[in-house]
Amino acid sequence: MSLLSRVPYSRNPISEEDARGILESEVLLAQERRSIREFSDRPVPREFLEAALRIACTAPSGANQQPYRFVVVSDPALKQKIRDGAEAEEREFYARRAPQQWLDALAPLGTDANKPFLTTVPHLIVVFRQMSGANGEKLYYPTESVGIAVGFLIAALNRFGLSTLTHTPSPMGFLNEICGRPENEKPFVLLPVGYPADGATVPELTRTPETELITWR
Ligand code: IYR
Repeated sequence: MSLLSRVPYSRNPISEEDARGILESEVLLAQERRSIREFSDRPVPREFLEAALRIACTAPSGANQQPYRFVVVSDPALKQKIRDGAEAEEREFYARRAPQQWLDALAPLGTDANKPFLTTVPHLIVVFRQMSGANGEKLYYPTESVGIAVGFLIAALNRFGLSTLTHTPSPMGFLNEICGRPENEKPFVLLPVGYPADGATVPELTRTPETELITWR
């Protein structure tokens, strides 16, 4: 591959004053995000999904290969199929596959194999990770790249007032056929996207103080 020509970088400048003006509200907005497992069936304007996905598609990726693929599932019959597949795997997980240590770590969250939200919520975004390019090319840092894209997506959905859950019924191979994706792609995460149900609850978690997570030197 030949060297790309270089072009000047330009963007809409954001003044320090404007940046300062939004700092605290942006932090608060991020802090208000929670993983939700009780969703309403309230419709989600399609343009919110489109914009959040377009933001995800800007994520940096190894060698700019963009190994992320997104499938938006809104058809009730397909959502039901996904729920059936996910609950079948989760039943195995909770009954047999999960080591006791993992079950112990999950116990405070009160999760189980039932995933009714997968059919209540208006949309499921299934994120796939290319394992190799469409023509067999080697990909660099695909896992990290897709993880970053999912981070962008979750933050954008939150910005638009939407809630989600990073759901990973394991294994997720059943999603390829339902979503019509090729063999070189593997499901990475399943994101139900919508609004919390009226009266939705979340576990009373605490976040580690940022001072323990951030070091300045
Ligand atoms: N996939 C299962 C179990 C589960 C695993 C983790 I790691 C969690 O943070 C939460 C749940 C489920 O969704 O119930």
